[in-house]
Amino acid sequence: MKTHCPYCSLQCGMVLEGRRTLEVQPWPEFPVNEGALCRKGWTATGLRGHRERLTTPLVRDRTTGELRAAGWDEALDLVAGRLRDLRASYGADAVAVFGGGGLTNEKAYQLGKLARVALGTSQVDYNGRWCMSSAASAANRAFGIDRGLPFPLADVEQTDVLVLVGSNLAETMPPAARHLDRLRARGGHVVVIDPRRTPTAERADTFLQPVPGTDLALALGLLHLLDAAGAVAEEYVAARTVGWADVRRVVATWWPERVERVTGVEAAQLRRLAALLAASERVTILTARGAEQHAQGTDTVLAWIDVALALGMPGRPYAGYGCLTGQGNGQGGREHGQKADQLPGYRMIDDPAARAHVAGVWGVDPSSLPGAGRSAYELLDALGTSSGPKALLVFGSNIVVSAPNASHVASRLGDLDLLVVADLVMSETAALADVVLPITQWAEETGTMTNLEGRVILRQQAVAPPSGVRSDLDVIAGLAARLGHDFATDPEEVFAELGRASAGGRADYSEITYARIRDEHGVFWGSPRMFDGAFAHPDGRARFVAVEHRGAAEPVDAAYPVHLTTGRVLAQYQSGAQTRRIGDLPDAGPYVELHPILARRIGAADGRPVVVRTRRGELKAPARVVDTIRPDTVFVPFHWVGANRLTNDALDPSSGMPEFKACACAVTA
Ligand SMILES: Nc1nc2c(c(=O)[nH]1)N[C@H]1C(S)=C(S)[C@@H](COP(=O)(O)OP(=O)(O)OC[C@H]3O[C@@H](n4cnc5c(=O)[nH]c(N)nc54)[C@H](O)[C@@H]3O)O[C@H]1N2
Ligand SMILES: Nc1nc2c(c(=O)[nH]1)N[C@H]1C(S)=C(S)[C@@H](COP(=O)(O)OP(=O)(O)OC[C@H]3O[C@@H](n4cnc5c(=O)[nH]c(N)nc54)[C@H](O)[C@@H]3O)O[C@H]1N2
Ligand code: SF4
Ligand SMILES: [Mo]
Repeated sequence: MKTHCPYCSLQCGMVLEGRRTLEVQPWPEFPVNEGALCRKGWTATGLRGHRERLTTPLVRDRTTGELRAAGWDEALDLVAGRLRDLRASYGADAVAVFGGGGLTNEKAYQLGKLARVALGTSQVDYNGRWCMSSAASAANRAFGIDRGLPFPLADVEQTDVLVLVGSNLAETMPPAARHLDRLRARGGHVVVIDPRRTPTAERADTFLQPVPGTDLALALGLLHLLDAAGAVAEEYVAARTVGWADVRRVVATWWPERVERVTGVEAAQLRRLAALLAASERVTILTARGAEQHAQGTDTVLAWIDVALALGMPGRPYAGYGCLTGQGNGQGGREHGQKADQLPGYRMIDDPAARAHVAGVWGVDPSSLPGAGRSAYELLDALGTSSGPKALLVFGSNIVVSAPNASHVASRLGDLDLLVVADLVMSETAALADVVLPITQWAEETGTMTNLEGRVILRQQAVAPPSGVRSDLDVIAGLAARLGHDFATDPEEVFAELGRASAGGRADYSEITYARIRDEHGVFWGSPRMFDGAFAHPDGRARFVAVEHRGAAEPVDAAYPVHLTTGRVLAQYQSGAQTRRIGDLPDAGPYVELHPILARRIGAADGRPVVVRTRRGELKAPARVVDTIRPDTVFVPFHWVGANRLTNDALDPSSGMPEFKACACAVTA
C-alpha cells in the first residue's frame, strides 16, 4: 500500500508491505522525498501491536479515582450526557475542544463542525498555534494569504542563496537536506542562522549565531545595509509592493554595530551577508520555529519578509519567502476550521459571507454559528476558571508536555469538571483524563493531509485496526449523534463535504478528489507557485510592514543570567508520546546542552546532572557539554516532560504563539 509517514510536514511517501508484520519500504516515485525517509519514518510501524496501545475506552471511577475499562456506548453516553449538563448549567462556551495539526483534513474539519454545530461552542483551537501561527499571521498581512511554502520545496535547489532562519532541517526534515547539498553542488550558497551550530549549520556556507530572540534585529540590520548600498529593488518595490517608506525610516538607525550589540553577530559578518544578498540574482528566505516561536514572532517574520521584498524576490521564480511548517498536517490543519477564528476553506469566522456559505453546507442558520473563541494558550489558561470552560475534549495533542508553562496548564486541567482525551497511547495528558477514548492510528485508517508545500496527499489504510479502537471520525460522529446531529464517518465522504464547505474560500479544495490525489502524486490547492502575477491582497500588491525590535519578553538579568532555548532532536517527535514508545529509537533525554565555558564556570561536567531554573519551574537533567552552542545559552529538547515546566507563556499579540524559544534561566551543577 502506498501511503505517507505519520509524522512531520514533509509527509514522505512510503510503501507498507505485509499483513501481520508491517514493513516500511521506499516509494521512490513520490517526488517530495524520492524514496528517502528519516529514522522515525523507517520505524513508524513500531506502534503497531505495541503493548501500550490503548484498545478499550477508559472511564475514571468516582470512588477509587482510577481509570477502568468501559464499553464504547457507556463512555460516549457518559461524555455526551455530561456535556449536555454543563452546557445547560453554564452555556455552550462551557465546553471546549482542542485539536491538532497532526489530524487529517477530514478530522480537523469534523472537529470544527462538532464544536460549531453539535456543541455550539466558540471555544475551539489547536496545537498549530504553537507551531507556525506567527508565520501564518505575518504571511496573511504581507501577502494576503498563508501558505507555508508558496512554491514547491524542490525549488530551493534552483535559488542562488538560501537563508534558513531558525530551521534545523537536517534533523527536523532530514530528506529535505538533500536540497541543500544539491544547491551547493550547483554553486549556490546556504546561510543558516541559529544560536547552535546544528547539523544543518554544518551544511552551510555562512553561519550566524545570534542570541535567541534577536532575529528581528538581524533583519533590520540587513535592511539598513541593503538600503545604504542602494541594493533595494526600486522597480519591483514600486510596482508590486506598498509600505517601503515606513520600513526605510525604521531601519535607518539599525547600523551594524547596533545590531552586533543586540544580536552578538559581528558587524563584519552582517556586512558580508548583506553584500552577498545584494549581489545575488535569486534569494530564498525560509523561517522555521527558531525565528517564529517568540512573543515577537509575527514581527520577526514580517521583518524577514521585508528583506525578501526589498530584494524584489517574492513572486520571482526560485526565489521568495516561505515558512517550513512542522506537523504532518500543519498546513491543512489550519485551513478547515479547528482554529478559533476560522471556518473551512481558510474562511474567517467573523465574515458574514463566509458564515452564510458554510452554514449552507452544514444545513444550519448562519446566526447559530458561534463567533471567534480564545487562542490555544488563552483557552488552556481559562480552563476551570469562573468565566472559562468546564469541559475539554482533546484530539491529537499531548498538552501537558508540549504547552508552555506546563505545570500551570496541568493545574488548569485539574480544575476541569470533565477532561476527555482521544489518543492511541496513554499520553501524559490522557493519564489525567476522566474519559480516555482509544483511536485508530495511521495505517489503520484513510485520510488526506496537506504537506508543507500545500500538496494534498492521501494516507491510505493498509491494515485493520485492533479490535476495540475507533477512528476519530467515528468518535466525533458518535458524540454528534448523541447531541442530535448526523455526521458522516466515511473519510472520502467527509472530504467531499469539506470540498463543498471550502469552495470559494482562500484554501479551496473543491476540485480535489481521492482519485486525483492517487493519480497525480498529490494535488496542490491553488497554484503550486503562488505569486507569479499578483499577491493575494485586493490590489495585488505585497505589504511591507514596519516593525521594531523589542527582544524577548523575559530578558536575562542577574538572577537568571542565561538564555534558555528549546527544540528538537532527530530521533524523537514532538511530545514523544509516540516515538518514546518505539524501541528502535534512542530515548536519550531530557538533557541540557551547554558550552564548555559555561560548564566550567558553574562546575558542570558532561553527563553529570545540572539544574535549570526559571521563574516557572526547574529541571534536573544530565549536562551535554558541546562547543556548538553559544556560551550564554542553554538548549533543552522538549520531547520529554520537563522543558516546558521552564518555558515562558508570554504570547505574540497577533498570533497567540508562546515564546518557546527564549526565556531567562539560571543553571547550576
Ligand atoms: N525530529 C523531529 N522532526 C520534526 C519534529 C520533531 O518533533 N522531531 N517536529 C515537526 C514540527 S511540528 C515542527 S514545528 C518542525 C520544527 O522544525 P525546526 O524549526 O527546524 O525545529 P526546532 O528544533 O524547533 O527549531 C529549529 C532551530 O531553532 C533554533 N533556535 C532556537 N532559538 C532560536 C532563535 O531565537 N533564533 C534562531 N534563528 N534560531 C533559534 C534551535 O537551536 C533549533 O536548532 O519539525 C518537524 N519535524
Ligand atoms: N518547549 C517547546 N515546546 C514546544 C515546541 C518547542 O519547540 N519547544 N514546539 C511546539 C510545536 S511546533 C508543536 S507542533 C507542539 C506539538 O505538541 P503536541 O501537540 O503535544 O504534539 P504530539 O506529541 O504530536 O501530540 C499528539 C498526540 O496525539 C496523539 N495522536 C497522534 N495521532 C492522532 C490522531 O490521529 N488522533 C488522535 N486523537 N490522537 C493522535 C499522539 O499519540 C500524541 O499523544 O509542541 C509545541 N511545544
Ligand atoms: S522526514 Fe518527516 S515525513 Fe519524512 S520520514 Fe522523517 S518524520 Fe516522516
Ligand atoms: Mo510544530
